[in-house]
Amino acid sequence: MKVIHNDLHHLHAAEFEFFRGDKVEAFEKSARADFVLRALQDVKFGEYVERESFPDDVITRVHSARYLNFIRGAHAEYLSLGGKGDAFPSVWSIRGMRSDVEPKNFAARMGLYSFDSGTPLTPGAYAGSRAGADCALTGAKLVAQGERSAFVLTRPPGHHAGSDFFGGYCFLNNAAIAAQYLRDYGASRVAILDVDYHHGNGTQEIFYARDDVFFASIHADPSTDYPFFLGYADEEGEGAGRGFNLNLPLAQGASPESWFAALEVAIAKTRVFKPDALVVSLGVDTYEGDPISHFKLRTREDYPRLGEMIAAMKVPTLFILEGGYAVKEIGDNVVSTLTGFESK
Ligand code: OKP
Ligand code: ZN
Repeated sequence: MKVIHNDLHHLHAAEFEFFRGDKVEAFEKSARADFVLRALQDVKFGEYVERESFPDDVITRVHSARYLNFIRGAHAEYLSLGGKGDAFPSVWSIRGMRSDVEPKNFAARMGLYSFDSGTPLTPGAYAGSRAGADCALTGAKLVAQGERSAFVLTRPPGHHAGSDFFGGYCFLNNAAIAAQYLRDYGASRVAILDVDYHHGNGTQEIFYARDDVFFASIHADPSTDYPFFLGYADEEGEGAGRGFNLNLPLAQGASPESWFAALEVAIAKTRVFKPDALVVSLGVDTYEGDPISHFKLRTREDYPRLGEMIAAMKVPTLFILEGGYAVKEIGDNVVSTLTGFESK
């Protein structure tokens, strides 16, 4: 399998995040990608392909130009105002307020383009994320040119980032950018399978009204888990996109058995869609030992099976790393999935 590693991911390194009044070490840290790289190398998995640079107009197929411009310059603007360290939003446009006009004030624009205070905007957030998007595009290009599969080893993750907002540790939606590239370069129908513990609200938002990109997600019930305000089973798509969005929420503590039952449903519906290409938002925070999540998948028993079931669809597949916060085990969980895929 071709592997594209984001060599610039470490440019994004949050100093801390907030948790119940404390500043705690950020869960989404550089070591995550380093451990995945190490685990791949330990078993000599994959052939490495260098990141290619793509122009901004490929990104703005998914993200608004005004959002991209904002995050590109946001941290420098924060510093110029006397800001210190990582930047956090503090005010948002809630129901009944306006989001169509872009305010001049920096704090107001931070709020306009975000949905939580849990995503530190670091000095390198844009550079690290933009390189990650290039890695996703490099992988998408390989798949568009006929590769059976590729794996994008990147961070920060992407699936919570929407067309014009960041949040959930995400700035650029790698899976959506890759899916759109596949649509623009040959695939008539693209499916996105999101197996991260958290609902991919950004990906859902981006493709919600479209019938050419099918989005299926297995995740924790939004009534108890982040991102809370999207991801319910009755969200089926709108307009032409009705029927092309599938949410399969599960309760905290759901057994591997019930998780795989949901995966069977997602795969069956994906097959009916007959995609020309598949993008997998591969979060391994479904792992039993994940520090911020509550599913129970096991390294040796479950992740290989996930890979095998994806392979059985026989669709050219691009895996993109999303979450997974059990840093010591993240590499084994990813390798187990990918070797499961390759074994079929
Ligand atoms: C990103 B991805 C933990 C707060 C968690 C956001 C979770 C984002 C997960 N104290 N807040 O989907 O893995
Ligand atoms: Zn997650």
